[in-house]
Amino acid sequence: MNYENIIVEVHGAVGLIRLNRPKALNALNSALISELNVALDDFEKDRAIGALVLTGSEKAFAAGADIKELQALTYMDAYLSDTIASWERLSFFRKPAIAAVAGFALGGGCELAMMCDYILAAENAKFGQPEIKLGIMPGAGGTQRLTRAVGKAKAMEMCLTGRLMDAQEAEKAGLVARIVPADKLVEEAMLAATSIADKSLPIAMQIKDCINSAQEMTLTQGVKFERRNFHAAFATEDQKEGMAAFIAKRPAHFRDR
Ligand code: DAK
Repeated sequence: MNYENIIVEVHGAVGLIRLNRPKALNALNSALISELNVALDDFEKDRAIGALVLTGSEKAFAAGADIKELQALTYMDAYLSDTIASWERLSFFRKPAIAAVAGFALGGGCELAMMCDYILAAENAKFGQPEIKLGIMPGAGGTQRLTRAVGKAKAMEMCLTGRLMDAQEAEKAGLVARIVPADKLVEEAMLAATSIADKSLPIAMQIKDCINSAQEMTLTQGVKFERRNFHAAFATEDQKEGMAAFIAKRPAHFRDR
């Protein structure tokens, strides 16, 4: 497919998607979301891909949904087409996904970053849910994922006032895993993704599933779910290889089986 709003690259076993509407600070219009979803479908199907990095530009990961496109939306358009469904695709991408965020991650941009498994932030990253300033509210998980990430007080403050959070505050609050120098952001994210992709994909997928389930289940249910997945790890060839390699003092060669 010829992409116009994203740039798609493959580096070894890592898929890299760059949001690419520089004139609009990567504002997320429906064409971009459709292209993103096609790229996600392709990477999910591709057995050679073990992890994903999603990034934007140095100035903006994404400054939100495209306000110029949203302006004319009516309640009936939104309700009947259920546009939210296409936005959510990333949240059920099955392989590990890292958001590498520099600059603005606002509104839908912040929501997209939060749909990834974790966020690496450049020193200049700024996160926010400023929809209230436009007379709307977050519509792609902002009130839910942000609250789970940073707690009620900060989520309320950000969504009700539209205040932005810088990288330091976001790291302290638990929204981002790590801050890296801006000029090393994509490199660091690719290194992390490569390290994940070098390991066993089915095991990485199980870990992702279990951690995401921690948001949805009680502790008892979650621990039970983890235990079942732990048992299942012993049905893989990768468990045999990983443990044999440790004992033989050699690097493991996982085959994703
Ligand atoms: N949409 C469209 N264009 C945008 C944009 C956006 N969100 N953000 C920036 N741009 C455009 C600007 O209009 C400007 O274009 P030109 O005027 O040059 O043609 C260009 O990008 C550069 O922007 P600025 O000149 O404003 O740049 P500054 O550095 O001065 O300011 C800024 C950067 C990020 C602080 C500012 O641009 C800004 O406040 N942008 C809007 C941020 C925002 O309110 N974001 C939330 C949008 S609402 C949905 C799911 C989710 C959502 C909606 C629906 N469904 C499933 C249906 C989510 C909604 C949102 O995200």
